[in-house]
Amino acid sequence: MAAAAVKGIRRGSWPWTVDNGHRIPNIEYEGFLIMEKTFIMLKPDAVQRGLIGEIVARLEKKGFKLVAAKLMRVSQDLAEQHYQEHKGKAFFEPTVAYITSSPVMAMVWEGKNVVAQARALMGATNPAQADPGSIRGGFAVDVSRNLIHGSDSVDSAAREIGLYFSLEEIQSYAKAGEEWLSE
Ligand code: IDP
Ligand code: MG
Repeated sequence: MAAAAVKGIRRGSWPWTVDNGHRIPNIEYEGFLIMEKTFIMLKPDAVQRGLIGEIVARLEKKGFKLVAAKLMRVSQDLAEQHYQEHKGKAFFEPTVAYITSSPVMAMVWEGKNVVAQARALMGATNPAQADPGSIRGGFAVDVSRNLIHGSDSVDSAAREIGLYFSLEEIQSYAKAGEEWLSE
């Protein structure tokens, strides 16, 4: 994927910037390799139900790299910005109330096609319809308590990473074994 093909993102001096002014290392220039990043949030029910380890283990075992993480309380303002695309829908306010009700684990994960592949690991939005082998399908029963958020596109990932993390909080490192993940 050519850098120029990533909508909304232009290359300045490192770090790359998003056109709306957020400074986000969503993609990184490593020679000719551009490694994708996604924003993953373990919602309050995942933290309360003791599922942090289980879910993080799945992302680790898949082969993705954790590059940022923090346990935090989401403010009303941040939750409204996060879910702005759903403003006006019936579930908007309940979802904001849910996300702000108790701590969440916010993370950035990196890897090949990590945006789409993390969504596949998560399963469908409604756990009742999610593949039983997925995170939502395996550990949740209702759409209003579906455990995990994952960016739905590279553009969303850039926006969401910028909402939750500063550049200094995102690590860049070589990880043991990553040379065995692809040719
Ligand atoms: P996604 O999280 O799979 O991307 P979206 O459609 O973007 O799903 O919805 C965002 C979040 O809003 C969901 O993960 C869920 O927490 C909540 N949500 C979506 N639809 C409903 C609903 O019909 N009832 C209650 N909550 C919902
Ligand atoms: Mg969504």
